[in-house]
Amino acid sequence: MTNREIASVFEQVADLLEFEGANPFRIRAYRNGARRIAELTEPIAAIAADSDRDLTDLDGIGKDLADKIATLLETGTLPFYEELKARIPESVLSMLRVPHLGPKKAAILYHTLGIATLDQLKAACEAGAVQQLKGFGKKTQDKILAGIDLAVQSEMRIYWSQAEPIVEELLSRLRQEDYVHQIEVAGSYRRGKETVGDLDFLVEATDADAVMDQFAAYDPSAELIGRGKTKLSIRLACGLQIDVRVVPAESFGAAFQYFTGSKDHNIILRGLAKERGLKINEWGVFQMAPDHAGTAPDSAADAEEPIFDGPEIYLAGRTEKEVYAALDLPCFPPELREAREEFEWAASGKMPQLIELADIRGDLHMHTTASDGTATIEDMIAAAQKRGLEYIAITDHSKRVTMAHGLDSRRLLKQWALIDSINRELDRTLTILKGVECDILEKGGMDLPDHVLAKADWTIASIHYGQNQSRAQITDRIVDALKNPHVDVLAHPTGRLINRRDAYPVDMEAVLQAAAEYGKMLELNAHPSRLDLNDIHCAAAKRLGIPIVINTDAHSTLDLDVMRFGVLQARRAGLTAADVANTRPLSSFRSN
Ligand code: DGT
Ligand code: CA
Ligand code: CA
Ligand code: ZN
Repeated sequence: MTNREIASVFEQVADLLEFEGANPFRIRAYRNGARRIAELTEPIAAIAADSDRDLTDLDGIGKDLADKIATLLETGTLPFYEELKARIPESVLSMLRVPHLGPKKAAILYHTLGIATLDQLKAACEAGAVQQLKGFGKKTQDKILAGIDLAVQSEMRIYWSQAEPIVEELLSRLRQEDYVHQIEVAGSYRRGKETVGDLDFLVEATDADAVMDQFAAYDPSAELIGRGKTKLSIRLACGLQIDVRVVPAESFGAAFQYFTGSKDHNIILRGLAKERGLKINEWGVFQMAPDHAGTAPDSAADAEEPIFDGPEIYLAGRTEKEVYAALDLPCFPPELREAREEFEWAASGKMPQLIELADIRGDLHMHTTASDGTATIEDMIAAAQKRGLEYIAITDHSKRVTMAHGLDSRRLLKQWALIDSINRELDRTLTILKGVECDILEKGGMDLPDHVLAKADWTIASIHYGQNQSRAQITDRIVDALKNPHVDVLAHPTGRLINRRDAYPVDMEAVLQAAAEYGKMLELNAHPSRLDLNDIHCAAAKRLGIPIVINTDAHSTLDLDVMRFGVLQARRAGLTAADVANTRPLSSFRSN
């Protein structure tokens, strides 16, 4: 298990204990432990495996937590956590995911109003019953009501990054089996969507039952949703559904194409096939017999057997490339299959050469212990070198962000002097830019004076406060910041946190126009919970010629690895390396 996963188990244990009204010291011990683990800069599994070190040497980790970490690392589960969960109805657990409704408040609602589901909670808020409880009030009730929708969404969809380790593990397990000839993951995961609803696996194998047994064995506490001769659906204990289909070799490519989707992309494809007197479905591409044209079913989605012996002639289906080629189409990168511009690009021969992780040369947003990062500037530099970056910008918070210990002018100038001296000593493979993530103040204007920003190599403007202001106010603040000649880029432009907080109201059209007019860049924040700009906005920025910068906003050395999620989002937007400023060598990046 990763540090993040273990920290999340401890966070949930703390929530459950709090819901049960347990001793506050015990609750705090789990929360502190979770934070400590989340902040570690090396895998906790490595510490556990090292006989010279002991988990209890970490502050905040006592004997009890150390044992539980060991159990989690060895077995992937924690009996104590499972028992806690079993004591509380599942629908009540989903209430704990509502933002602004902590476990304590959930317990009050449960015990006084008997609220045990999100639906009941919503009804009680709408009836005004919640605001009458002691310690709640109208404001809290409104926030809870707004949070319910987010909680419902988040229950259904997980971050792409959370699915990734599950996908990788399943692929590598199944690929070891000699009865498996091919296995791939399709669906929204393959298209690189920021969240995925379920995982869709396709397998070509000599033994379908063995394949399904393997999937079923992956998580012993998974729920079986359905199993047929060649189809299996399970729901993992974490709530994620997995669909598996075993298909014959001559249909593997067709199924891969079909189940990669998107649905809208497939609908267009089917129309194009029909125009040519062809039929396409998950079994292949077929030539229709003349008298059957137009009458054959479009899809045999629920059939478990291929229909090769109809009046149609099988033309293609072994590989995806062959399927598209049968329609004179290129094998679209999966990230582009959203029925946006991909078919036009194919027709005009202008399919973009999508950006890749290897194109990235710099990372221009990261924090150190000077503000709210967990690693020192030296550690961040070493980690960046290890990842082969050519340049980075150190961009700690400015003073307005008091919670993060933001830097005032004096501390910032001192940090920049340090960076100057580091740059002089460093070998030439990495350059450190003197940067800052400067807050856009609630009342408008930048948090640091122009004469300080003028000395920066790289100034990020971002909003952390006043997110409840009106759309006009927030938009004005941003546009104003973009006018500032010292500002280079606007960070995480919408402030959304996927599944946790909606975007603040902002007129993106106006922001994009301002960025174009004043020659500023826009950030695509690679963190899996942010990923804003989203794909639509990135594509709009590209049309206006606004350079995108993909940044990790790293708060630890390990966070530097989230870059790949940002690249995936950029690919969904159809961006090429040329559209992304931090693919350029430093000299041309700076001269821009
Ligand atoms: P998700 O799971 O909600 O994140 O999104 P997807 O795109 O993975 O959707 P899913 O799992 O329901 O289905 C996988 C793919 O199968 C989908 O992208 C396209 C294809 N598909 C599913 N149902 C239909 C359908 O009714 N018509 C067509 N043309 N394709 C479908
Ligand atoms: Ca899916
Ligand atoms: Ca599915
Ligand atoms: Zn930041």
